[in-house]
Amino acid sequence: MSPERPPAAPRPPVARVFFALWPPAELAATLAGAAKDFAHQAGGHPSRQETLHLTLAFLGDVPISRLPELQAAAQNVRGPAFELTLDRFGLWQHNRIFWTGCTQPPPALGTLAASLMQQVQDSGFPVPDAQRPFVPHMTLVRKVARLQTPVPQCAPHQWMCREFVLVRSRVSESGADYAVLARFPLVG
Ligand code: 2AM
Repeated sequence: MSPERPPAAPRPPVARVFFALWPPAELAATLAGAAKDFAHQAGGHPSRQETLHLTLAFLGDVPISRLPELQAAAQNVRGPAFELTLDRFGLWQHNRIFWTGCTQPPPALGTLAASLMQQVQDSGFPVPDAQRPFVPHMTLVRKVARLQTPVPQCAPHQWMCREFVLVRSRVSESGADYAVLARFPLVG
């Protein structure tokens, strides 16, 4: 008979979290319209207006008890406000995502993502995809069905980014729901 295993230690409750830039409602409405239009042609699940965002760093599951520590780490991230011009659509074949992004991302965006990544890791929060290059994008349609659909032109949209946010994600059968847990101003 094998010896009885000691009971596993209970796992602490966790929240699935990430840091992101959240677009103003008007821009989100325009982009949600573009998402619907593309999904109409190509199939797939368009992102809802209220879920559109640009991820800066994805952390995955973090113990809820450590969220204040995570917020404190993000408060140490300093950076200026900057303007983004969303001026292109793209369609990734490998993950069937239709997205929008910038032909020329402003350097301040990459710097912000890098300092955030560094700060949270230095504070003891592992970042699963830390080694992957940062490719700024907003996912507009997931699970695109017809990958040969021509990618439309994107009229440029200016977006002044004055803050970033910490977001909790809850995934259900009807899609992802996001709740902003904290906001961090970009000043300078
Ligand atoms: P995506 O839109 O390209 O899928 C919440 O899931 C956000 O975190 C999404 O914007 C998602 O990007 C991003 N993300 C980055 N890495 C992720 C990962 N390993 N798992 C899930 N989401 C990830």
